[in-house]
Amino acid sequence: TLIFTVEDGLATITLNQPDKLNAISTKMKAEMLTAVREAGAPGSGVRALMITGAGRGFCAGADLSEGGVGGTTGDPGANLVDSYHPVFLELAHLDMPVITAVNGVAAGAGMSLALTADIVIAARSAFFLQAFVNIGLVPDAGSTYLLPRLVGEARAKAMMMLGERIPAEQAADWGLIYQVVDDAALTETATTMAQRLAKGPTRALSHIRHLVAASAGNGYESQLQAEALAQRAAGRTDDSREGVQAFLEKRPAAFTGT
Ligand code: LHQ
Repeated sequence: TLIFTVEDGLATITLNQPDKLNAISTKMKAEMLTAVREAGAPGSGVRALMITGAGRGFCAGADLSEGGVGGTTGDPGANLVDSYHPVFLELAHLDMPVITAVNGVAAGAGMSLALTADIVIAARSAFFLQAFVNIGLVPDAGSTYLLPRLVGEARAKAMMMLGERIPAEQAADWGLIYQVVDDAALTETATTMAQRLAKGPTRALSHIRHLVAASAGNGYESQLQAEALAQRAAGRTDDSREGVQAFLEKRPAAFTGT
C-alpha cells in the first residue's frame, strides 16, 4: 500500500492506494511505521524523508471502507493510540528534515500527516480538508495541536467546524503550508528541495525541527536554554567545521551529516 525508496540519502514514501485517494488502511499504517523506522534507523544513511501520494490524491484520511473508524477493536480512541500515534510519533521524533509533497486532497488524518512535515509543498489543484466533522468526529492525529499553531485559532476552528475544502493557494496565503507550485512541477520541485536537504548539515537540520517543535511548549527563557544546548551540539559537528571552512575558502560546503 506504499512504495518506499532510498536514494542518495533521501527516503521517499509514496502512499499507494490511489483508487481510495490513499486512504489509510490498517495495512498502510503498519507499512508506514516500518518505513519511517527504517528511514530513522541508525546507520540507514537516510538524511531526509519525503512523503507524497500516488494518483490524484495525497491522503483521504482513515480508510472508511474498513468497517468504520474503530479499527480492529471497534474503538476509535484505541485505534488512534494503538496504530496512528506510533506512526505520527515516529515521524515527529525523526532526526532529519521531513517534506510532504501534497499532490491532491489531504483530508482528515491525511491532512494531519501532511502537516507533520517541516516543509509542506502542494500542487495548485490540491486542497486541505478537516473532514472529521463531516462524519461526526473530532480532528485527530495532531490536527488540534498543529493547525491552531500554524494558522491561528480563528481559521483552525472554522476549518474544523465547517469541514470545507481549503485550496492550496489559500493554505499558502494563511501560512498553513510553505509553497504552492503548478501541478506538473510538484514532483520535481519537492524532490529537488528534499535532495538538497538530504545533502545538508543533518544534525543542525534535526536540531532546528526539534527546537521549533519544543518552542510551542516552552517559555522564552527555556527556549533560549534549549537553543544554547542545541548550538553546543551543532557547533561540535564536522558539518559545522566544514561550513565555516567552506565560507572562509569561498566554496560550497560539502556536508556529510556528521
Ligand atoms: C475513500 C476515502 C476514505 C475509503 C475517498 N476511505 N475510501 C478517525 C477516527 C479514529 C481513528 C482513525 O482516524 C480517524 C481519522 C480520520 O481521518 S477521519 C476522516 C476520514 N476521511 C474522510 O472522512 C474523508 C472522506 N472522503 C471525502 O470526503 C472525499 O472522498 C474527498 C473530499 C477526500 C475527495 O472527494 P472527491 O475528489 O470527490 O473523490 P471521491 O469522494 O469520489 O473519492 C474517490 C474514491 O476514493 C471513492 O471511491 P469510488 O469507489 O467511489 O471511486 C471514495 O469512496 C474513495 N475514498 N476517501 N477516507
